[in-house]
Parts: sequence; C-alpha cells; structure tokens
Amino acid sequence: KTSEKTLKDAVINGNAENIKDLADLALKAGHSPLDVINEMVIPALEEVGKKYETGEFFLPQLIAAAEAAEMAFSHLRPLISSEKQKSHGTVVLATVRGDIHDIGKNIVKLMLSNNGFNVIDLGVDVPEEKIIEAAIESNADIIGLSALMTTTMVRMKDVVDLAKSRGIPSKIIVGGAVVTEEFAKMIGADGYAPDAVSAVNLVKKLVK
Ligand code: B1M
Repeated sequence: KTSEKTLKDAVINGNAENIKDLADLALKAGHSPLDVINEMVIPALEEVGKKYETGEFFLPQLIAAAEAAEMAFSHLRPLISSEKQKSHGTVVLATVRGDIHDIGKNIVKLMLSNNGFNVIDLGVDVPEEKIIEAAIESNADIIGLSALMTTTMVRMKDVVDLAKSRGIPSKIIVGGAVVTEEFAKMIGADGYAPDAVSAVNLVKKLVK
C-alpha cells in the first residue's frame, strides 16, 4: 500500500526524480508492471485532470505530471511480458486534424498495447486522408480518433464519412474530453469511450 501511494503521489506532484525507484519499490512489493500502470500511474493522471478542472492545478503542473507518468511508462513497458504483447488486433490511432492534444491519446495507446493490441499511432493533427490510408495499409480492425476541442471534433465526422465513401471495413471509435456518446452516434461512429479503460473494453468488444 505504501509504495502504491508514494508512486501515485510522485506522479501527481510531478516529481520525476524518484519515479523509477518508486516504481521498482511497487514491483518489489509484489505488483505486476501492468498493475503498477493501471492502478497507480493512470489513476494519478486522472486525479491530476480533476485537479486541473477544479482550478487547483495549472498547466505547468499538468505537464510535469504527464512527464513523470511518461517516465514511469517507459521504465515499466519493457517489463511487461511478451505474452501480453501478442497482437489481438490492429488499431490505428490519431488525434484529428487541427488538434495537437495527445496526453489522453497516449494513455489510450499505452493501455491498448498493454492489452495485446498492435497500435499504429499516427500522432497529432492528422489529416483524414492519412488516417484512412493507414487503416487500409495496415488492414486495421479499429480506427481510434481523439479530439479535445469543439472546433476539431467535427473532423471525426469527416473521417467517418470518408471511411464510408471508401467502403473501409475498420470500425471507428471516438473519444476525448469534449466528445460524448450522443455525438458519436450522431456522426455514425461505431463506439465512444469516456476513458482509456473503457476504450480497451470497447475495442475488445468490437474486435470479437
Ligand atoms: Co488545450 N484546450 N489548447 N492544451 N488543453 C483544452 C482541451 C481546453 C478544454 C482548455 C479550456 O479552455 N478549458 C480548450 C478547448 C476548448 C473547447 O474546444 N471546448 C483548449 C484550448 C482552447 C487549447 C488551445 C486553442 C489554447 C490556445 O492556444 N489558445 C491550444 C490548441 C492547440 C491545438 O490543438 N491546435 C491548446 C494547447 C494545449 C497545450 C499544448 C498547452 C496542452 C496539450 C499538451 C499535449 O496534449 N501534448 C493543452 C492541455 C494540456 C489542455 C488540457 C488542460 C488538458 C488536456 C489533457 O491532456 N487532459 C485541456 C483541458 C481539459 O481537457 N479539461 C485543454 C488529460 C487527459 C488524460 O484527458 O485528453 O480527455 P483526455 O483523455 C482521456 C479521455 O478523454 C479519453 O481517455 C483519456 C484517458 O482517460 N480519451 C479517449 C481521449 N482520447 C480518446 C480516444 C478514444 C477513447 C478515449 O478512442 C480512440
């Protein structure tokens, strides 16, 4: 319990220096690398998001926390067994055109790869055409789109429309702070996930 709390606190407070040691401590206490990610690092990021929302945290703290989390991820990633990394399907992931927010998308990516999916991350500000091309090339089961702004979420509809007009078989899922279930339905997407854990469950359900 102690190692759990300290690692979580270190991420929340953006204390990058001790992150690796604290992660090792949690591993020594018997947690698996995946548990350390899912039960300590990601909940820490979620808490930071809430603190930002309520005005307790500002942008520099948010960025420091994201960096501390990334340090934990890169330390833990190689320790996750190759068994878990065997591919259950391919997901093309992108933040839509005009949008450069990627903290949430990167968490979704991490969770999907840790759950055995082959993730092709196209990055941020990705044009619709490029997303569709990548999906065709990789024979993707799923196209995952992230958008954080009301001005860019409309690009998700453009991707759905383009995929339909090309007859792409990949299912399309959407997420990101401003996106809702209703919006997803309205634009004809195959699914919506409010967070990274639900994104994994949604992908599992759609790939089956
Ligand atoms: Co910007 N920003 N930002 N920003 N930023 C928001 C989104 C905003 C809500 C802040 C605000 O005004 N209150 C606002 C949008 C307003 C709106 O449209 N409603 C905004 C704005 C306006 C802007 C700029 C225009 C500011 C400016 O320059 N004037 C500019 C835009 C640049 C651009 O994109 N063209 C900008 C820039 C930036 C930074 C660069 C400083 C930085 C981004 C750094 C980065 O991503 N590398 C930034 C940040 C950090 C934020 C806030 C503070 C935090 C976003 C975040 O990372 N949250 C944000 C405020 C907010 O969201 N309340 C804000 C944490 C993250 C873990 O959550 O991304 O929601 P989230 O992801 C979650 C779920 O949504 C879900 O899972 C994740 C994990 O649980 N999810 C998916 C996400 N993608 C998914 C995909 C899925 C499924 C689930 O399927 C594929």
